[in-house]
Amino acid sequence: MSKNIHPDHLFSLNNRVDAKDGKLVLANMIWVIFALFIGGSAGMLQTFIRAGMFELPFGIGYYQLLTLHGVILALVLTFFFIMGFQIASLSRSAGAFNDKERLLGWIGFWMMSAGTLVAAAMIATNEASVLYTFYAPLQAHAFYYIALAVIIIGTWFSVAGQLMRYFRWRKEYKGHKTPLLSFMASVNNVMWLVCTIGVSMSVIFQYIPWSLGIVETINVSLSRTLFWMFGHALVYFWLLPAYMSWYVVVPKVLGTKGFSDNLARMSFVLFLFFSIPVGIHHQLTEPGIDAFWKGLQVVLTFAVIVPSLMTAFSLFAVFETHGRKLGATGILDWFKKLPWKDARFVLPFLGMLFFIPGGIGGIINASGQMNQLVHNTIWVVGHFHITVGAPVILTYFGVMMFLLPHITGRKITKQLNNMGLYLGYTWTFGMGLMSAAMHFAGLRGAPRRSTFSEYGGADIAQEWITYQILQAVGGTFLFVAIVIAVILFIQLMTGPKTTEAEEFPVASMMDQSVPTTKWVENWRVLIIITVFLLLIAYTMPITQMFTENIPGAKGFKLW
Ligand code: HAS
Repeated sequence: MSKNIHPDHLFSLNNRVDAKDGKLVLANMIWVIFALFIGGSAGMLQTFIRAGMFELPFGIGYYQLLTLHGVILALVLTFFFIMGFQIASLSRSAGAFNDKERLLGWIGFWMMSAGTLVAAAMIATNEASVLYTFYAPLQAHAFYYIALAVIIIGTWFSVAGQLMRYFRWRKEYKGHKTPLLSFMASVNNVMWLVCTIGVSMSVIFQYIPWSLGIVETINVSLSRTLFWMFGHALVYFWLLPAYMSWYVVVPKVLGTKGFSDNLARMSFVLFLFFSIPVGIHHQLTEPGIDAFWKGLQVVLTFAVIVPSLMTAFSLFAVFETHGRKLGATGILDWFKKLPWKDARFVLPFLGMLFFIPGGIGGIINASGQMNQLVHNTIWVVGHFHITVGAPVILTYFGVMMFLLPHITGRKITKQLNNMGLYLGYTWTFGMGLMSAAMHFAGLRGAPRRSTFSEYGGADIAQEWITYQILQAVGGTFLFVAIVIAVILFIQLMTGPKTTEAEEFPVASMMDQSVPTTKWVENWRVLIIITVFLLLIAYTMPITQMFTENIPGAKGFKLW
C-alpha cells in the first residue's frame, strides 16, 4: 500500500461497523443485558440480607447468591462487553474482519457461552459457592473450574481474531500509524493474554486435579498469587475499554478533537507494563510472601496510577478547550458548556466523577499501612463498586447507547436519550449511597464477604446496621436503574429502523497528523518490557513458594 496516503484519509476510512461483524457484536451484547439483569437482581437481594431484612427461601445460601452476583457481573458481563466493544472498535476503525478472524470471534463467543452455562449450573446447584475469587482451600466441583478455563480459553480465541485484524491493517498500510482505537484494543488484548497465563496454569494444574481428587492437597499461597497476577490486570482489562471511549468517543460527542494521540498511546503502553506485576498488593496481609517483594509491588502499583492521571489530565484539557471555544472565559465556566442533555456524554461523565474518589481509594488501599486498616473490610467492596461498578459500567452503558442502534440500523430518539439520562442519575444516586455506606462501615471494621450477623450483640456490630440499611436503599435504586437499562437497551435494538443509523463517534486528535513515537508500536519491545517486569516482580516470590516447603491444604466445602 502506498506510503503517500494522507493520515486524515486513513483516519476516516471506515465509517461504520461491518454488518457481519455487527452480528457478532450483538450476540455478545445480548449476554451483557442478560447478565446485568440476573447479577443486578442478586446484588439487590444481598443488600437486603446483609441488612437483616430478608432471608433467602428454598435453602439458597448467601454465599451461593454472592458467587452468582460476582461471577455474572465481574466476569460474564464484562468479558462479553469487552469482546463485543473491541470487535466493533476494530471493525469501525481498521475495517471489516475477514472470514477467518470473524470465525475466531464466533468460536470464542460459543466457548464463553458454554463455559458460562456450565459455571451457572454449578452455582445454581450449590456446588461452587466459592465467590468470584475462588480462593482455595474452598473447593468447588471440578466442572466449575473446567468451565472457568473454557471461558478464559474462549476469550483467547476472540482476542486472536482481533489481533489478526489489527496486524493485517499494519501490513496493508505499512509505515502508517494504526487507528488509535485498534491500537488500544490490541494493547488490552496483549495484556490479557499475558496476565491469564498464570491463572490458567493454576486452574489446569492445581484446581482441576485437586477437585477431581487426583491430588489430595493444594498450595494455597501459589494459587492465590497466580490468581492476583491475573486479578489486578483484570481490573484494567475492564477499565481500558472505558478509557477507549473517554479518549476517542467522548470528544467526538462533544463535537471536538481528542487531546493527543501520542499521549493516549503512551498511557495504554504504561498500562501494559504495569498492570500485571502488581497483584501482590491484594496479598499485603498474607503470610508466605517476603516483605521486600510486597514493597516492590507497592512501588509498581504507584507506577500504574500514572497513566490514569494522564487520562484525567487529557480529559480536563478536552473539556476546557471545548468550553473555551464555545465562549467560556472564567476558570470553571467551561463546565457549563458541556452537553448536559446528551446521554452519550452524561453516562461516561458521571463515571469519570466516580473515578475521582475511586482512584483515591485505590491509592489508599495500595499504601502498605493503610491497607492493614481496610483489608477484608467492606471498604474494599465500596472501592470496587465505585471503580468497576460506576466508571466502568456507566461508560459501558454510554457505549451501548450508540452501539446498539448503530449496528441494528436505528437512531437514539429523544425519549430513549431521556431514559439514558434517568438511567445515569438513578445509577449514580444508588451507587453513590451504597458505596459511601460501604466505605464508612468498612472504616468502622465491618467485614466483607459476610452475611448479616449481630455478632453476639457486640456494640461495634450495632454501629454497622444503619450503614447496612443505607446499602439496601442504594441497592434498591440500583435495581430500578437496571430495569430502566434493560428496557432501554431492548428498545435501542428493536425500535423503528431508519435509513441513516446512529453514528459510532470516533474523534480525530489534536496531533492527528504527527507521527507516533516509533517504539510505542514496536510490539517486540513492548512484550519484552512487559515480561521483564513480570519476571522481576514474581520470580522470587513464586520460587519461594516451591522451595520453602509450604504445607498443602485439603479441600473444604463450608456451605
Ligand atoms: Fe482497586 C482492590 C488499588 C483501581 C477494582 N480493586 C480492588 C478490588 C477490585 C478493584 C475489584 O492496592 C477487590 C478485589 C477483591 O475482590 O479482593 N485500585 C487500586 C489502585 C488503583 C485501583 C492503586 N481498582 C481500580 C480499578 C478497578 C479496581 C480501576 C476496576 C475497574 N484495589 C487496589 C488495592 C486493592 C484493590 C490495593 C486491594 C485491597 C485489599 O486489601 O483487598 C488505581 O488504578 C487508581 C488510579 C486512578 C486514578 C483516578 C483518575 C481519575 C480519572 C477521572 C478524571 C475525572 C474527570 C472528570 C476528568 C488516579 C481518570 C472531571 C470533571 C470535573 C469537572 C470534576
